[in-house]
Amino acid sequence: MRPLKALFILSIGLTLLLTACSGAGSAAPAQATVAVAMNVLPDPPVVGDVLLYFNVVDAQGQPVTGADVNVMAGHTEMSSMTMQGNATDQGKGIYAITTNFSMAGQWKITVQVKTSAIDHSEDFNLAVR
Ligand SMILES: [Cu+2]
Repeated sequence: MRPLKALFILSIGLTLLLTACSGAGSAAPAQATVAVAMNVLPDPPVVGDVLLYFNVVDAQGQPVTGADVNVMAGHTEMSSMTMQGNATDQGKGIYAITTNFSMAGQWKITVQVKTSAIDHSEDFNLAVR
């Protein structure tokens, strides 16, 4: 899929920052006015650089553009291993971020989508090999 390669290049350099044990507040998500789908490159994801990209659509299935999309990744076996960063708007409701997974295992990806009208958060499980 060639467009994805372009995405990968666009978003290179935007790397999730490794933070020690960040006490992330529990954001109570508003009602689900949007739907978020997560894709990864490479798929399946492996230790090292992985592009995460999210397709965000509203209740009518229209792309949500111009949102602030914050991404958190936590290694579920290790409570102190978390990363956080902002995905960049690629247009057409697609937001991308490159992250560096330092360890294989189960990771929980939490995506928070915010606009003036939307405050939606969604979790995804990701098995990194
Ligand atoms: Cu770990």
